[in-house]
Amino acid sequence: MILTVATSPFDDQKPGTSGLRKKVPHFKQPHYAENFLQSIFDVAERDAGATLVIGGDGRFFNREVIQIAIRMAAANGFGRVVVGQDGILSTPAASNLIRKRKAAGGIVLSASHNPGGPDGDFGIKYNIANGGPAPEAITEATYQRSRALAEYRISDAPAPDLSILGETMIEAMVVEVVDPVADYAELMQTLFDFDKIAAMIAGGFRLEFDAMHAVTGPYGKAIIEGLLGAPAGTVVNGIPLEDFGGGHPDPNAVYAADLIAKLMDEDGPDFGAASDGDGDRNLIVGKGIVVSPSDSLAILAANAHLAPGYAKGIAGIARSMPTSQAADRVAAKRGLPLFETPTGWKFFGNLLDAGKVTICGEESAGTGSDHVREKDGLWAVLLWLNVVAERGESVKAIVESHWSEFGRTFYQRHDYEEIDSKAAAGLIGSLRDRLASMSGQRFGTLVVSEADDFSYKDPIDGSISTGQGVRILFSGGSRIVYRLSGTGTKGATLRVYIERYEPDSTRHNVAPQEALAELIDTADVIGEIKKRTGRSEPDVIT
Ligand code: VG1
Ligand code: CO
Repeated sequence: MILTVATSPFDDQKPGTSGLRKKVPHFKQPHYAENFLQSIFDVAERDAGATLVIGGDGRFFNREVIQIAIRMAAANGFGRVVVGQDGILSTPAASNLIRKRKAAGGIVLSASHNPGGPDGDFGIKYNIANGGPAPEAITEATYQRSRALAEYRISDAPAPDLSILGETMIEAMVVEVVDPVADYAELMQTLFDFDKIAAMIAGGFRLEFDAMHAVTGPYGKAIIEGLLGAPAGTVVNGIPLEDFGGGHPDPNAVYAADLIAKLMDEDGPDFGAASDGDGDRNLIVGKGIVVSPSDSLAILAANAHLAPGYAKGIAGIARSMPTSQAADRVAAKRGLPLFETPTGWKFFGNLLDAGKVTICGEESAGTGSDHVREKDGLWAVLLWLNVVAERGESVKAIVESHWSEFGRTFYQRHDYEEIDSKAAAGLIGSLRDRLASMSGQRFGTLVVSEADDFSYKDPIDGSISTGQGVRILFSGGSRIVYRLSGTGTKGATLRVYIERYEPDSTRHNVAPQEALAELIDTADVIGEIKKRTGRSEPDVIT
C-alpha cells in the first residue's frame, strides 16, 4: 500500500558542490532523508513508468537509505529501479548505468572522500538522464521544494533483498538488482588496450592499487587482477567497509601516505594508484614521483590518443577554475578549445553533451571523459596504464618530458579545515571588498594584474553562476585563488590554490613548496589567513 506521510520541512537541505552532505546523526533525524528524496522526486523530470538507478559507496547508513529510496520510488510512479547488488555502485558506474539503461536519473548515496561510520558523513546526490550530477537549476529547485514540503509518499512494503541478483516487484515497480561491476568493466574494455596493458604486467611491470576500503575494491579486483591479470594482492584495502576501516578515503599525500612511501622505495612497485570513497577520484604515483592531479589532467589530455577509445583525438579540454593552467598549455599547443568552469562536475555536463570537450578534470584528483558524466578514478588509472604501456616509459619520464615540452606549472592547494564559519565568511568578504583596488598592487616581486570573483556563463544553456572563488592573478601568470568548500559538514573549509608557471626546464627540479614560497607567503598577506582564522599552517596540502 502507498502511504502519504505528513512531514514538516527542514531548512538546511541545500545541496553543495556535490549533493546534500551531513553527519550521519543529522541524516538519521526522523523524515530527514525521506524529505530530501521526496523533494528530488517532486522536481525531477520523468515520464510515467521511468527507470531510476540507485546505488551508493557502501558507507554506514547506505543500506537503510537505499531501502527507503526504493520504497519511495515505488510510491512516486517509477516503473523500474536498477540497483547495484548490496546497494553498491561507484559514482562512475552509476553514471554509466543511467546512460546505458536510459534511466530518467539516479540517486547516488555517498559523501565521497569524507569519513564514514556512525559519526561520519553521509550524502545524497541526484543525477539526471545524461548520467551527470543535476545542474544548479535543479539542485536549487530541490532546495526550494524541501523548504515547503508537507508530505512524502512511500510504500509500506519492505524493499527486496538486495544481495540476490535479478528482478522482483514492489507495488507496480520492478526492482532489478545488477552486478555493480559488469557493465562498467565492459565499458572500460571498449576504451583501453587491455591486451597491451596485460602484456606489460605479465612482463614484470609491478603495480599496486589502494582501494582505501571503499567502493573501488570489487572494481579494482575484477579489472586489474581479473581482466588484466595482475597478481592477487595488487589491490590493497580491497574490501569495502562501512567506516572505511576508520580511515579517510581521500587519495592524497596525507591519507595515501603508505602507498606513496612504497613508490618512493627503489625496490617498490613501478606504478601506484588510489581512489576515493565513491570511486570518482584518482591518485597516480610513479616510482619516485607523485603526479599532481592538475599535471595528470594535462598529461592525459596530451596522450589520450594513445588509447583506442580516443585514437581520433580529443575535441577539447575543460578544467575547473582552481585547477592549474597546465591543461591550457596543452590545449593552446594542440589547437584545442579549453573551458574554465566553476568547481564541481555538474558544470562539465553540458560541454560533454554538446561534444565541445572530451576530457575534463579538477585539481581535487578528479579526471574523466565523455564515456560517462562523472569523474572516474579507475578510468584515469587505466588510461595512465595504457599510456605507459604504449610509450614504454616510466611515469616519471613521461611527466618530466611533459614539463620540458609544455613547461612546468608548480601547484599546491592548502586546506584549512573546520575553521569558524563566520571567520571564513569574513575572510572571503574582505577579499571581495578589496578586489576593485587590488590591480597594480605589489607584493614583494609580485604585481597583481587582475583580481575578480569568478563567475561563469554556461556556453550551452546560458545559465550564470556567480561567487565561485576569488582569483588574484599576477603578471607572469601566477595565481592565488581563495574559495570555501561546498562539501564539508562541520564549520568551514578554506581552500587556497597557488600556482606558478616555469617555462625554463633547468628550473623544473625544485620542490613545489620552494618554487611557490613567495606566493605562499603572499597568500597569507592578501588573505589575512592567520589573522582571521588563527591558523598558521594548513591542515592538508595537496
Ligand atoms: C570538492 C572538490 C571538487 C569536487 C567536489 C566533489 O569540492 O574541491 O573539485 O568536485 O569535492 O568531489 P569542495 O566544494 O569541497 O571544494 V567528490 O569526489 O567529493 O564527489
Ligand atoms: Co568522490
